[in-house]
Amino acid sequence: MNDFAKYLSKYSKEITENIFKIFEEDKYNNTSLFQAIKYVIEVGGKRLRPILVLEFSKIFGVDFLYAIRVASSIELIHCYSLVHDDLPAMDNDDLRRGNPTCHIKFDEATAILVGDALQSYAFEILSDEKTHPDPKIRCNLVNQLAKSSGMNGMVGGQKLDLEAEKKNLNIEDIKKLQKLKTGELFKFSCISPCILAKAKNDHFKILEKYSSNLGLAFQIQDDILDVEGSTEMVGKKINKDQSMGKQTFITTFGLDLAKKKANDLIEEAIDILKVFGKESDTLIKVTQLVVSRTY
Ligand code: GRG
Repeated sequence: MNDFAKYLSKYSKEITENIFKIFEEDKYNNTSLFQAIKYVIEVGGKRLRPILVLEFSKIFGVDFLYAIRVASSIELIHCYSLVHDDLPAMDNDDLRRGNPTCHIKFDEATAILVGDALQSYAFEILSDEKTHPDPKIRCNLVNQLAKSSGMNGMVGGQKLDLEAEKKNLNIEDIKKLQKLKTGELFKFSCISPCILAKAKNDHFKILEKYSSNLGLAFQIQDDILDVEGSTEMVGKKINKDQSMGKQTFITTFGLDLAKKKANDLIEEAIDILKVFGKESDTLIKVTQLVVSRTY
């Protein structure tokens, strides 16, 4: 592991500890449902979305105590989406993050409820005074997360994805689907620090563009790993897109051009970050990681 990978692994462990601190404060700790939630959070993940919230919050001078709650809320939404995506009615996966999926470890009903509870808890965190004393800011955060995760965001994208198996999608359809399914949670991760800091409109626009590039490049890399990776490497079943006849960036462009497109998007995203000077050094490395990651 290189120094930056070690740094990220420490960072993601700190985020996990902080998520559990919030659970403890709210005294959610001794039900069988909580045991299943704990399992889902403990198996880890890159914690990329919370890292984006925390790093942009540093740039905008947001208090860590506020930022970590927003960072936790987006990770909980992401975890809920993975638990539901793995269910037999959706992607039907047995393995996630190198471990049995929630419905395999527990059962389907528990996995549905884990997802439901994680989703509500994310909004409970955001609407709590501890997230920010200004109710307008809290309301904006709730509103933005609802939009990003709901029917015109991630859930809408997931529906398009489920329908994609039976359809012939063109590149614009694929981009739209991925923008909703994957891009919207990245958008929330990047603009929520602007909401917390009451940043000017220009900053919102810059970060929306950055997150759009990041989300697309992230998805292309996901498609690449589905073709080039191994189950041991990525911690989940691979070659799924092809076996389900899904159209992806790779079926459209071919592997080499897809890689080039992902790299171009990342270079452009890094250029956008330069406006923040030295303070964006960690973010630049995180951005590069999106296309160099092997899991
Ligand atoms: C069920 C409403 C609902 C939505 C599901 C997230 C999602 C939408 C589907 C997962 C399928 C998938 C492979 C999406 C591609 C992008 C993605 C979200 C990958 C997983 O995110 P990572 O790599 O995961 O950040 P870790 O485990 O590191 O947190």
